[in-house]
Amino acid sequence: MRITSADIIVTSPTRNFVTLKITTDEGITGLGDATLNGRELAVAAYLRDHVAQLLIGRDPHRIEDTWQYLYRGAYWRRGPVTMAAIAAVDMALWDIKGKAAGLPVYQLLGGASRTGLMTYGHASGRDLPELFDSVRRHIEEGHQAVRIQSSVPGIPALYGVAAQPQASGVRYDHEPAGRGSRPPEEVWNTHAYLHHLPTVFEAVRNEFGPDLPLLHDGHHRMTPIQAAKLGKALEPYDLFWLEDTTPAEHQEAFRLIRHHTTTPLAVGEVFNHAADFRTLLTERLIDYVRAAATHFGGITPLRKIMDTAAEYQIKSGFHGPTDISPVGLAAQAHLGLAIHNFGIQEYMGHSEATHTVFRQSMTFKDGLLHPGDTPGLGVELDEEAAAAHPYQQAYLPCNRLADGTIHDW
Ligand code: GCO
Ligand code: MG
Repeated sequence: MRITSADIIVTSPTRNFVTLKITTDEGITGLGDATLNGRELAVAAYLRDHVAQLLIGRDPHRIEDTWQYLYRGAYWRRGPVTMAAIAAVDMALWDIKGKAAGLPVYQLLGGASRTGLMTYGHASGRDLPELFDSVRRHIEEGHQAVRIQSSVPGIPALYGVAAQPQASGVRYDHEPAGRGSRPPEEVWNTHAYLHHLPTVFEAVRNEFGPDLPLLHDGHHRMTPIQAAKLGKALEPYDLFWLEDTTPAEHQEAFRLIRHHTTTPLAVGEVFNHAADFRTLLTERLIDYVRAAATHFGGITPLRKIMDTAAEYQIKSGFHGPTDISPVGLAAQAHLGLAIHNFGIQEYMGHSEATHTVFRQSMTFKDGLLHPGDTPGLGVELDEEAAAAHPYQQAYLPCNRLADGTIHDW
């Protein structure tokens, strides 16, 4: 089998997605996700202008060799744009291999280690009643665990908190973060956040009891000492994990957080290379790997990092927001089903419009996510539907302190 074409499809059914479609001379096609929220066209151009022609004529079965060719062969390594592009190629080749073998990708990865994947959804509220309603709705939908994000007095609009009650059917995450030519700006106040958050978790525990697994995302906004303080303050509420406390360029910073708290830690959704995890894994500084197949170079390297993590009793918590396309979500669901050290899968569910563009075999039943048994990844792209939703520029918001200083994500 030989690759005959590699096409890049950019579509925006409520938000932007970049998809690579690889076609072979045997008529088998494969899909890969290359979506990089807010920088989508950079990856599309990388693939279209620098990678597509290198794939023509190659044997699609040679996944490892193609990965190394694009990674080691390029001289310029790593970075979110490069690794999202390589990820899309890797996923598309796994998709093709599965279709050629007549097997879902998880079978090629060693077969299922469980019947399905435990998930968590995103509950949020501008006040406690709204938050409680949102938690209830997520439990009714089948989630066995819930992420808790709440407004903070003194912070007017907070990323991760729906601007309308979720019960009305409007989910913040289905909407583009901010369509337009500039990022929206939000105000941030770490002191107000650290002061308020433990009161929210106390209220949630009082309402829902001790058993519901609860998670929280700090979106990298704390210093290590602030993160240590928060982890300690949240210990009575027994979190499943506290995510992205501090920017993790300095992996050593997690030593300080770890020494001060027993709250489990998760990090890595913005990581794109195994080296980003080295100290965190070998010193057991985290409990969950948050990488996404889409931003970590695909299924191939994600499998390898999870094998390393297994040596240290560290589990998966792959990044699954709506800006990971159904193709990327399927890729990591196949991997999550196969590996022994699966922890939990983030699952927000895509919008109706997204499902008209990407047809999925994935199911979410009885509280478990399953990628389905269709050969390959189990996702097909309706190119006509995709064309009906052209790209629209959109940016994630950025944060400023009250005095105007730009703050960390
Ligand atoms: C999460 C994330 C997302 C990201 C988004 C950025 O844990 O799901 O933090 O909401 O902010 O994916 O593109
Ligand atoms: Mg996050």
